Amino acid sequence: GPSYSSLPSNFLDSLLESEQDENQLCAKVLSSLQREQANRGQHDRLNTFSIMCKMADQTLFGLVEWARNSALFKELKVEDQMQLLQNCWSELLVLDHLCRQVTYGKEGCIYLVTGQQIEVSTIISQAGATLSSLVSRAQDLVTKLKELKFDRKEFVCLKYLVLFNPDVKSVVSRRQVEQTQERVNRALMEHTQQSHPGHADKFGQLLLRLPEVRSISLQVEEYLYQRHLLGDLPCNSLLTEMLHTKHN
Ligand code: DR9
Repeated sequence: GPSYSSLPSNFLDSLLESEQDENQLCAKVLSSLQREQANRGQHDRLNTFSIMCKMADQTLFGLVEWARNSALFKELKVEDQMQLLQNCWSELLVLDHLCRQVTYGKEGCIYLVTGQQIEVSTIISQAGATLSSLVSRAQDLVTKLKELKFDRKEFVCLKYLVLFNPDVKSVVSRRQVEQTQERVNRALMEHTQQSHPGHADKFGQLLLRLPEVRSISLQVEEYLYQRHLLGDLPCNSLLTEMLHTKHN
């Protein structure tokens, strides 16, 4: 039979299987953007901000679909599923962004889900203070994660740790959420020890990045909410719906 030590990696492999394919996501986002543009007249083109929101919205749909397809998440009551997703949607977006930068990003550039690249210096020159600070903070994290040789398995674990948060108020099956969190945490620890035996503290270093992910995600929400108050956000989007739930 399998040795005990092969079990956790099988568990991690099963988590990895339900990851969405980046090319498929890219194609989906591009076709949704093209559909949107085609439905508009020549003189009603989407501006940069709307395009970015649409991109974020489609990415968010993908992340919700990922969560809802995951076996561990499906075991929870629908009410708990909704509470957990409402708590972490922006953190999932930030983690997704970070992983994309670590995997595909070139120095000094932001790699978008559509495959387009934008120079950070261009963003800093065009964006306001909040967005510039957001992009800089995210880039600093990308640098740290690259130094840590952050891999896909670790990324999946962080997504699960952010999703299965037993501290979310009004979660009914708290114990179940906690058990999944602990199981994923153990798998992450064992994976970092096996894949980087020389780097004793990789596990701790990865977990220490999560408060900054949370903080960036709260700043993303604030930024989006301010733009929403200015009437800039598309009204029929998942992004807007998620923002509203929190502010109600
Ligand atoms: C990959 C995840 C989803 C994809 C969503 C889009 C990716 C967001 C990640 C990084 C931000 C990229 C920013 C691209 C900027 C394009 C050129 C530019 O600088 O446009 C300026 C424009 C307006 O800036 P502003 O709001 O500061 O106003 C300026 C003011 O008018 C003058 O002072 O910026 C945009 O259009 C940015 C739109 C951003 C939408 C954000 C959605 C965020 C959701 C999740 C992303 C999580 C990661 C964030 C980490 C950076």
